[in-house]
Amino acid sequence: MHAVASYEQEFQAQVDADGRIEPRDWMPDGYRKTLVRQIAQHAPSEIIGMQPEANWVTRAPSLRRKSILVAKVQDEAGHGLYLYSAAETLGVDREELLDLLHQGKQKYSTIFNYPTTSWADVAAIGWLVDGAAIMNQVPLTRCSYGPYARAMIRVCKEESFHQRQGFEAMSVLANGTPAQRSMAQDALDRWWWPALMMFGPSDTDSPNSAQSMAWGIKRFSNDELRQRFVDATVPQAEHLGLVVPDPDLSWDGEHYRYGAIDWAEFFQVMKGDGPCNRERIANRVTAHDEGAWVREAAAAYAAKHTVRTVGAPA
Ligand code: BYC
Repeated sequence: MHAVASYEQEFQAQVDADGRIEPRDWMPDGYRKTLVRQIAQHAPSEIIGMQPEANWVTRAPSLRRKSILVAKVQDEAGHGLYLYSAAETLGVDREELLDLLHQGKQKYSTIFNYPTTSWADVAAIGWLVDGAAIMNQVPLTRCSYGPYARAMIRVCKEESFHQRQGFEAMSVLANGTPAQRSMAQDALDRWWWPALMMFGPSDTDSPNSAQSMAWGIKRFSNDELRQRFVDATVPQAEHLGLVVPDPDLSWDGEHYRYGAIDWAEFFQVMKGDGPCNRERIANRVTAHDEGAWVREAAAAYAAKHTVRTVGAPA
């Protein structure tokens, strides 16, 4: 029989060799807990993330924009499904995770607690928020936990379409009338700093990063990914003729150095006290309650189907 120490060695060797850990493999308790913690934060980010953009579905400026937006918002629901399924492979109950969310006890990405006050915000979310998500999630396709890594492959393909449609919509506004241009700039002004906060606290204040990187869950630190995002996005803003709202932004020959992030704001929003936290949770609870009949119908169908299968002649 294996001693725990030898299981642990085999586990770490598998991780170090860039192999995948699968649901039935032995894994340290801490590894399982860390994955549950991260995926339990990621899954509701996707479904709460539907709300800011869904706010504009009825007011999209054209049928083309509306079809794109509806498809995008639906994609985010799908991402939530993949992630809740990945969490279930770790032995967590989906209902329990949703209960925590509805009670305001589950963290989800701070970015979705900011309001979408103009159509340009929808463009800015695609460009910046999906852009930041891609930067964060492409390395997660190589996460050591198989089900999470595989979910991320499909998510990233869809996020790539989301980012491009956002940049294209932003480009139309930035090259449009003076009023459209100023809407685009205003959206960039309001979404830039919250987008940088998506990557999480700076490395010196990130309690989970070191262990998550040793376990191959995270491949890069929060600050490394944030820097990559800034380096990729500043030239895009320049191409659009828009100004990044950071007076301290400068090029040092290798990277764009950015100014101080308002971490007090980040922690306030993370703790549930951002501009839209309460509204987002209230909407989610209403949607969940109104969807009860769908869950009941699905469960009844599944039960009937099971009885038929069991009772079918051999
Ligand atoms: N917001 O030690 P750290 C999308 C928490 S949706 C809130 O660095 P870790 C989209 C963190 O959970 C996809 N909380 O943690 C949808 C931890 O709390 P606990 C969005 C944050 O886990 C619709 C504490 O701070 N992306 O793309 O090593 C429309 C300490 O942090 C945040 C994801 O969900 C935050 N921003 O690293 C458009 C990414 N940052 O658990 C687009 C998945 C940190 O200790 N998650 N916290 O109480 C991750 O990659 C990692 O969890 C993080 C944090 C990089 C965010």
